[in-house]
Amino acid sequence: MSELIEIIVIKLGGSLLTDKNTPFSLREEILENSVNEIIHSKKIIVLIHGGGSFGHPLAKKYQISQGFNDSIDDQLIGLSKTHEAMNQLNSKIINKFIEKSYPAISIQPSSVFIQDFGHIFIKNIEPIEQLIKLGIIPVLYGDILLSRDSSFTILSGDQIILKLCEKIQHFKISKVIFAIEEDGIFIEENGNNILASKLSSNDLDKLKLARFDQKIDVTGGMKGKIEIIKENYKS
Ligand code: IP8
Repeated sequence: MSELIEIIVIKLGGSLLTDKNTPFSLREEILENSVNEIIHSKKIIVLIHGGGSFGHPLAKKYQISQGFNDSIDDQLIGLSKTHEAMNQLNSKIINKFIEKSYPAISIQPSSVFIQDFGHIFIKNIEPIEQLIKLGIIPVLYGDILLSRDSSFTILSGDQIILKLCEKIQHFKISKVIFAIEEDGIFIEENGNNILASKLSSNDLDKLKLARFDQKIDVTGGMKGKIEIIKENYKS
């Protein structure tokens, strides 16, 4: 049997790509550099990006993660706005690749993922695999997530990664890279915050994350990421 071709999954964090303190603010230079690095790496990549100051403030305002609640004013408009804000950010990223004559195509997560009894399913992995086969970068992003009980929530880019790791069949994911605003994972040790140089899967359960000022993040920030990574080790 022939070896599977290796691919790399990269998540560009929302707090890296945008200024989380100013709504709808893209960090142009970071986007430019990230896209250049991805193109010049010559690796086969699936790209995911987060919400930053596009998706998170709206998701928070309309309490999208809490699910449908008709006592929240304009929540359905808020759902629509949150989704649209993410499309806007995504379109800027796709256009940056196109500007550099590099093919990247967006896969809208809310159209291919669904939630059922709290579990997230990807209904069709094939378009992603076909894009990879064609040499096109599939770009997915944190989005709204519809659920089968006539409700909804937020799907984070981190959760998308977990599902891709479970479902991609025709390629081998050799590495998942989280590009974030900070230098890495800061942990608390003897009252000090230190940058962890290396962490193994065994460290994850007892990890004491350093606590910094929280930016608006409805999907759990670094803590959420660690949970997803732990989940990946279990599956
Ligand atoms: O920044 C969140 O994605 P994340 C997406 O990857 C929205 O957690 C819509 C807030």
